[in-house]
Amino acid sequence: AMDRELLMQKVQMQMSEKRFKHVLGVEETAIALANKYGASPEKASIAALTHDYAKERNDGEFQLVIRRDGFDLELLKWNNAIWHGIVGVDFVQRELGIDDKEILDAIALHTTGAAEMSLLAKIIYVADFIEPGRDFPGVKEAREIALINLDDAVAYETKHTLAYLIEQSKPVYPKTIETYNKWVANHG
Ligand code: DGI
Ligand code: FE
Ligand code: FE
Ligand code: FE
Repeated sequence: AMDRELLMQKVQMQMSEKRFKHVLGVEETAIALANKYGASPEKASIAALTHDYAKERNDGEFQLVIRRDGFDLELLKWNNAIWHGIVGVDFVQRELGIDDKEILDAIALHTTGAAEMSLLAKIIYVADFIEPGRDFPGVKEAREIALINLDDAVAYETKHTLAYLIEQSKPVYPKTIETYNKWVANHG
C-alpha cells in the first residue's frame, strides 16, 4: 500500500490549498478520536486524508461514473454535496488503490451519515464537522461533546445539519433522514 506521504501528495494535487488544510485538520482530529475510542489510527488517517478526494471533480465526471459503475440512477438528481462522498469512493478506489471496505464505507457516509455506522465511519463523520479549521455557531459544543461521547456527537451534528438544510430550504437526502431517525430521534 501507498505510504502516508505519497497519499498526502496525491490528495493535495486534487484540491485547493484551503480544502487540503481542512483535510489535514480532519486527519488530526480523526486520529485523536481513533486513539480515544479504540479505532485504528492508521485507518482513520487514510479515511480522513481521502474523504474529500473527489470534491473538486466536475459534475460531468460524477454523472459518468454514476451511469458507468452501476450506482442508483436516483443519484443523478442530486449534486456535488451528495456525490463527493457516496460516488467519491469510486475515484478513491480506482485512482488510489484503496480497497479496505471499512475505509471506503466511512468515506461514502461522511456527508450524510447512516442508520448503521462503524466506529470508523462515526469518527470521520464527526471529525469532518469539528476539525480545528471549522468555525460556525455550535462547533465549540460539538467539540466538547465529541470528547465525552461519540454517539452523542453524531446526534448533535446530525441535528445541526438537518436544521441547517431546512433553514436553507435545501433538499434532504433520504440517508440524512435515516441518520436523523436513528441517532437523534432514536427511532427504529
Ligand atoms: O465536504 P465538506 O464541506 O467538508 O463537508 P460534508 O461532506 O459533510 O458536507 C458537504 C455539504 O453537504 C454541506 O454543505 C452540507 C451538505 N449536505 C449534507 N447533507 C445533505 C447536504 N446537502 C443536501 N442538499 N442534502 C443533504 O441531505
Ligand atoms: Fe465532504
Ligand atoms: Fe460533514
Ligand atoms: Fe470534509
